[in-house]
Amino acid sequence: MRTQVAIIGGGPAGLLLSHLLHLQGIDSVVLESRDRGYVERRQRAGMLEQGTTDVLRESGAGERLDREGLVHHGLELRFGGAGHRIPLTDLTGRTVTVYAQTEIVKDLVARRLADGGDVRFETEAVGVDASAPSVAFRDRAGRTGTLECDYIAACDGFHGVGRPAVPGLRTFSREYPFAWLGILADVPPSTEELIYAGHERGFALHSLRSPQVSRLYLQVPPDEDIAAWPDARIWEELAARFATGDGWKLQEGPITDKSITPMRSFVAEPMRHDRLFLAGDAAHIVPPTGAKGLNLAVSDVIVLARALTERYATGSDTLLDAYSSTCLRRVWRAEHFSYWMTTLLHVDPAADDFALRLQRSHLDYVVSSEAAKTTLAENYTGLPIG
Ligand code: RFL
Ligand code: PHB
Repeated sequence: MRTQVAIIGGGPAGLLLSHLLHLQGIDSVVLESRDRGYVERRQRAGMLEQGTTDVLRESGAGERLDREGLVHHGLELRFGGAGHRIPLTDLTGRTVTVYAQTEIVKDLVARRLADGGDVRFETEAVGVDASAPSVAFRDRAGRTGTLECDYIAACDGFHGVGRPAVPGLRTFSREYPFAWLGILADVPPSTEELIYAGHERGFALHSLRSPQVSRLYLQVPPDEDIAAWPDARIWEELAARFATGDGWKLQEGPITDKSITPMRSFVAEPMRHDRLFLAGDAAHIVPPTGAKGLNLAVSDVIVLARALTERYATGSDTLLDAYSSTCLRRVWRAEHFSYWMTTLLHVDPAADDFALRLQRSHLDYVVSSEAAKTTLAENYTGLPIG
């Protein structure tokens, strides 16, 4: 078997890369270890930067996004019993859009298949040769095979096989002393814009998926057992952390999905070895507080698709050679922003009174200074790609 670009992983990064390459007349095969239903239902990100919605729209994969995506112009920081709006669009001229990762994946799978794309579900990459180059795989029937190619894109997430195939990799990481308990609930959101709440009991986030479905998160200990959180306790804790002095009320409804996600920062450098390129969560992880993970995966593959397009069109390696350093500049900015939002809003169990006073002072500053609000807004809505 042979293709131009072998793509490991059918998450947002792998599927979008395959789609962008197809538009440039470049062939690819996507190998995805899970089945289609699993990939399309995995609950994850929800907040898209304008650069992410722009590329989906410009590449012809944004039709449903345009109909169903919810465009936001601001967010709320809530602490000390009061809300403070950050007017993202007034400060930056840009918007963000709530449209679930599950829906992006569904749209891209449908689009690749409609265009005759080769997306192989239940086909696991088991070996990577960055020099030959080729990918060894095992299909759903247990048969093994080899996919020969010109280039390999490892879009296989944090636990994939791509990153271990890069020799001499340098890694950087932080573990946080907390995790997020996330729920989906069949109840209209109690807010139009996202609420990021800092509270002495811990962080809470009110997000949404549609006018009928709310998505909420609670800071919990890193080793928390989900069984310790029956629905009633979740609603009670959310109400306590979002409470204000002005009669605002959190609406409750049936919880349809519940999970705990550990928080981690991680970067692997470089993002390339020979003909193997790492993209998305395969190369870096951010804690979800800044809503950057999916958006970084998208910006990586935009840079990679441009570089491969130049290579096939002109024979020039210039953009491919710059791939890792181009991506890492944006990655490190997002790493810093996500770390900053996380430490600004979460309760570190080891924090002493001095640290807590500094944190409160920082929050007061962010919501009262035009310069600080603008810094938050320009990072949140997304810095330029490439
Ligand atoms: P993915 O989505 O993990 O996809 C990788 C795919 O590779 C497959 N795979 C393999 N396939 C074949 N052979 C192998 N050997 C393979 N090994 C793995 C996997 O099955 C999978 O399908 O990575 P990708 O494409 O890089 O996308 C990254 C995003 O999924 C991730 O960054 C975001 O979900 C992070 N994230 C958020 N990002 C945002 O931009 N905004 C948000 O609001 C946001 N909220 C979140 C989040 C992540 C969360 N969790 C659960 C981690 C909220 C949460 C709770
Ligand atoms: C989400 O809607 O899932 C979401 C939104 C913003 C974040 C993280 C997650 O910062």
